Amino acid sequence: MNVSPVLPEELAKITAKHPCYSFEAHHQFARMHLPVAPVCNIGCNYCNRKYDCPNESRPGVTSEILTPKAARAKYISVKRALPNLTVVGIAGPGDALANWSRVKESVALIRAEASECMFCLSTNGLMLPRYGPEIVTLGIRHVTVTVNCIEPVIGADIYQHIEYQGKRYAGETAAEILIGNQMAGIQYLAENGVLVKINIVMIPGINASHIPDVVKKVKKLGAFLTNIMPLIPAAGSAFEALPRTNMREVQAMREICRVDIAQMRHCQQCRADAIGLLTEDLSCQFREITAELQGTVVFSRP
Ligand code: CLF
Ligand code: SF4
Repeated sequence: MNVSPVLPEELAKITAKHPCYSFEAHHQFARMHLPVAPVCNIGCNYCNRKYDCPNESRPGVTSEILTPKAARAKYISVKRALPNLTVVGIAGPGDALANWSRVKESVALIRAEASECMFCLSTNGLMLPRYGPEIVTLGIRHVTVTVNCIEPVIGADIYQHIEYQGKRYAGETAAEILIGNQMAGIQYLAENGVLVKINIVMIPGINASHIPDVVKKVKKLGAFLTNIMPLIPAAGSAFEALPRTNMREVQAMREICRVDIAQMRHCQQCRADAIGLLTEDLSCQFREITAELQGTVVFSRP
């Protein structure tokens, strides 16, 4: 059964070169992540902030942090070495929208060099109602939102707190605000021509049986694709003692959900500074470039 909507021609054409949104593209086209977003505005129980955002990245690997100018310089070097590079993604190590001015500046600087470059953001969605219009205006057509639940009572077991409009919230109140903003943001982006991918971290005993409801809801709001991912417990996180989700259970959940929405099955839970084909991370090879840019590059981690 084909549950994918027919895309406008230009969007279909660029998406065919996006290695995460298109299974076929992932053997051919490369992406690079720019680690320009060190800060996060929520606390997920599976996260240890010494590491990258596990909503999009494998926990346990730290990245360098780039300034927007250094990000531009690195993009130029990587594009020269990898002509098949089609996508620049911002996936942490914190949240893209909690570092919006740096993200926006990086996008503008790279756009000025390479107008054909496709940009992709990954976010927890808290700030989508605030920045959604700017994302659309900037012409970003691919955004990933991590949505682990649509019930605040479940969210209270997944999120410790959020920082929102200068206040800190916890428990069900925090989850309710976060979920409300995620839902509004997904709908807004989808209605304005953005292809929204939803990442869902499958946590047995906490949100696993609830995932089909999440999928149905985000589909209704206009999401394009869901990526159900296993929990990889990060050392030092509140969930560190939980077992890693069995991939057979993840596959079974994808089978249940594929009747509602297309399923991503080739996610590599990449690093926030990953470079290359999804299956062949070349980020180490390009660390020297970052080293050369030292001095202008490194922010201290929050
Ligand atoms: Fe990066 Fe994410 Fe964009 Fe892809 S990764 S911001 S959508 S360009 Fe891709 Fe990596 Fe999985 Fe992410 S394989 S972790 S889904
Ligand atoms: Fe960690 Fe990402 Fe959650 Fe922020 S959104 S707390 S970086 S997992």
